[in-house]
Amino acid sequence: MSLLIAINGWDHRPWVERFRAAMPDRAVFEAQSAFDPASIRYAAVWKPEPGLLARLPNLKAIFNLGAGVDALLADKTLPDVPLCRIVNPDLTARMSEFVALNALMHLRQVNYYRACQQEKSWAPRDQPAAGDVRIGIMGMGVLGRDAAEVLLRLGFRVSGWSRSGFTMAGVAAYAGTEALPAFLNQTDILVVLLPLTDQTRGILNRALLSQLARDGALGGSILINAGRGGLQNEADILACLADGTLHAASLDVFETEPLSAASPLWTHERVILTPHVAADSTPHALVRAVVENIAGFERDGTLKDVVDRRLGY
Ligand code: NDP
Ligand code: OXD
Repeated sequence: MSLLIAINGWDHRPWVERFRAAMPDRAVFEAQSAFDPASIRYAAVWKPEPGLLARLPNLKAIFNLGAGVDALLADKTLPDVPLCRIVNPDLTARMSEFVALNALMHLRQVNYYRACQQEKSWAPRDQPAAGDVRIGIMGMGVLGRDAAEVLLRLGFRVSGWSRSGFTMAGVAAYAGTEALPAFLNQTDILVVLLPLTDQTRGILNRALLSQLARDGALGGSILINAGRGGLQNEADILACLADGTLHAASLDVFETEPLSAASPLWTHERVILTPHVAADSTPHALVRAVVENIAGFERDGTLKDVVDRRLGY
């Protein structure tokens, strides 16, 4: 009943240490070292080398160590065993911090006041209230719903858009492609917490951004994308910033990561940029939950947070 840890892009060592401490009775291998493929029953992974999991003949389940499974599902050799993702209060709280922080930075005109500070210019501007600002969240899943609660508590007017619809007190609900224009038309700050799928790839393009409200209290529309870089068209975002279609943006994810040093996004005065850190996965918060999921599976065959592969998220 061995576990294989296959992690790329993060330091795998703290994960291996935590899993070994949490599962003292079984062998925990790291993909970087030698292991017998036939001995592996479970794999805990983040962006594993494509084809690796297909080489494990006795694999029973895969545990993705992040919330988004797009990178994993891009591996067409992925074995047809249950695939679980991270749904965890620690990761969710981190994302809501990120969304609230960025919404507040735009509300409180941080780009403008940072520029004033550099010029030693004492130049206060009118300050809209949160209640004057309409935030629309694309993706009302685990992360979108929690962010909505935090934004409501801060006083923003909140709406959400999802594929199949949802009900949440205080949040106007929009569902499906037909409802997208109406949702966008009443949104000042667009928060994107969608998964990357065949349906959502490239959705944040000029055609969509030009439907956002531009008559709001912040003097233009604002994009906050912490979903995936593949959702956005960066050339369109830059062009929309240049011609006023977009007033400002906060971007945590990019079409290609790491973002090229040549990208004009790095130095754009109205872009707040972070290197895919909106909601980190941390071993101390997540390993215990994966171990408990494995224990439940061995006890009665049940698994939590299983991905619907047909939907792609
Ligand atoms: P969930 O699966 O819980 O929620 C996804 C939401 O997106 C659901 O509301 C779903 O609709 C909606 N959705 C999916 N496809 C469509 C579509 N075609 N049209 C409209 N709505 C759609 O995911 P999470 O909330 O847990 O995570 C969301 C994403 O956040 C992850 O997939 C990942 O890409 C990203 N992420 C980024 C991180 C970062 O650090 N930047 C960290 C963690 C996650 P419905 O409710 O109808 O199913
Ligand atoms: C995730 C991420 O999907 O960190 O969890 O991007």
